[in-house]
Amino acid sequence: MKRIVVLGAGESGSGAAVLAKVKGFDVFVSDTSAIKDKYKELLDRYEIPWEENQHTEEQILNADEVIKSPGIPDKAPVIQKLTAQGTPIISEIEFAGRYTNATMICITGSNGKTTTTSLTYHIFQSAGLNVGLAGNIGRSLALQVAEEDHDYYVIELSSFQLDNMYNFRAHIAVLMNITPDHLDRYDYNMQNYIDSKFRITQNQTGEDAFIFWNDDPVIKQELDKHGIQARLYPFSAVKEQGSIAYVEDSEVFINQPVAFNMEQEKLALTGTHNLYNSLAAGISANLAGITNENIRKALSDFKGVEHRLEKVARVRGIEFINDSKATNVNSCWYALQSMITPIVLILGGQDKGNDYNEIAELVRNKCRGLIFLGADNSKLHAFFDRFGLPVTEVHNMKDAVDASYQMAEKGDTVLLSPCCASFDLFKSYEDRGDQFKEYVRAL
Ligand code: UMA
Ligand code: ADP
Repeated sequence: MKRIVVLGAGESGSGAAVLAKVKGFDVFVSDTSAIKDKYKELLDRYEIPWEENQHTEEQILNADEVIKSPGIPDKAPVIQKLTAQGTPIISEIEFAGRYTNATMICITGSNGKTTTTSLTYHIFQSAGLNVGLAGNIGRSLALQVAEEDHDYYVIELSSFQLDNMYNFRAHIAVLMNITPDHLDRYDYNMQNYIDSKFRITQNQTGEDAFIFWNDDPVIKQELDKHGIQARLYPFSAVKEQGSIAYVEDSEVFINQPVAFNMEQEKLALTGTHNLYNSLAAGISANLAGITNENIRKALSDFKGVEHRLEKVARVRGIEFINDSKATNVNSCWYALQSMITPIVLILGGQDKGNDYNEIAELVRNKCRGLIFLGADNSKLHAFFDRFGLPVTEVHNMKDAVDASYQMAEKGDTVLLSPCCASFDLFKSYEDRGDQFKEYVRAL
C-alpha cells in the first residue's frame, strides 16, 4: 500500500490526511507543535495515526509521497532531507485536485484574494449552484472532497499552496495583482514570488479562462513568459485597450462571454480595489453561465468581509476602520487611497521585508499622525520620523486605540492598516482586528 505522510496537522494537513485515508492510502501525520483538539478528533475519527511536538524521521523519510502544509517552509530540515532523497512533496490542493471532477475557480494575488473569493462564492451560492468554498480562506479543499460532493469549488490560493502544485488544473484562474509579499519565503527574490503566482495558469488549456488585472505592471511584463494556454479575460478600472471588463460613464461592463452591465453605484463594495474584486468575481460568474440578473443581485447585496476596511464605529465624530488584514504595504496603499478625510494611521508589526516608499506620498498628503504598533518599531521610525508628523509608539492595542483617539480630530478617520504581519504582538490578524474593535467600542 502506498504510504502518504502529511506534514503539519492544521486545517490543510488534517483535511489532506482524511482524504488520503478515504482513498485507501497508508497515512501518517506529523506536526512539530501540539495539534489542536479539533484536528486530533478528526484524525482519530478516521483512525489516522499521528504524532505531535516532533517529526520522527524514521516515520517520515519512508513515505512514497509527502503532503506538506503551506506554512512549512522549504528550508525546514525535514523538507530538505525529503527533497535530497527525491521524495515527491505536494500541497493539499494538488492532492485534492486528483479526486474531484468539479469545476475549479481559483483565485490568487497579493491582495484581494479573500474578498474576491468570498464574493465569487456568494454569487455562485446565491444563484443556487452546488459550490464549495476552500483554500487559503481557511477551509480545507481535501476535507470537502472527502466528505462532500460539490460541482464547483471557489478556492483561494496562496503562493505557498501554489508552490507545491504540479498537475492541478484551474478551469477559471484569477490573478488579482502582484506586489511584494512573503519575500522572506522567496529568498527575498521578487521573481521567485512572481513565478509562484503564475503557477495558477500551469496546466490550463484553451478551454479554460485566465482573468487578471490588465493594469498591473508586473502581470503585464510577465504575461508572455509563462506559456499561458487559457483564454484571457483582462479587466481594468476604465475602458482601455484589451480589457473585457471596466467602468464607463458610471456603468460596469463585462463584455465576454456574455454582455453584462450594471450601475457602479449598486455595487455593494466600494473603493477602486473593490471594483477590481467585483469585476473579477463578476467575470468568473459570467463564465460559469450565471445569469446577469443573479450576478447583479449578488454583487449588490454582498455583506463584505470582516477585518477588510471594516467600519467599526464613529466616536465623537471620529470614524474607526479596521483593516487588520492589510498585512503588506500595497494593501495599506489602497486603504489610504480610498479615504476622503484626514487619517490617523495605526501601522506596524512583524516586518516582511517592507518598502514603505510605496505609501510615502499618501502618508505625507493624507495622514494627521502615525501610531507605531509593533514589538520593534525601529524600521518605522527610520522611515517615517523625517516626515515631521506626530508619532506615538505603543506596544499593545489598548494604547494604540487610546493614542489614536487622542491624536485624531473630529471628522478624521482612525485607520488600522498595519502593512505587517501580526505575530509579534497578536495571535493572528483576526486577534489584532478583534482587539481593535473591542477597545474602540469601549471608548
Ligand atoms: N509545522 C510542522 N513542521 C514544520 C513547521 C510547521 O509540522 O517544520 C506545523 C505547525 O506546527 C502547524 C502546521 O504545520 O501546526 C500547520 O501548518 P500551516 O501553517 O500551513 O497551517 P494550516 O492550519 O494548515 O493553514 C494553512 C494556511 N496557513 C498558511 O499558509 C501559513 C492557511 O492560511 C489556510 O487557510 C489553510 O491552510 C487552509 O488552506 C492562513 C495564512 O496565513 C490563513 N495564509 C497566508 C496568508 O494568507 O498570508 C499564506
Ligand atoms: P488577501 O486575501 O489577498 O489578503 P483581502 O481580500 O483579505 O486580500 O484584503 C486584504 C486587504 O487588501 C484589505 O484590507 C484591503 O485593504 C486590500 N485589498 C483588497 N482588495 C484589494 C485589491 N484588489 N487590490 C489591492 N488591495 C486590496
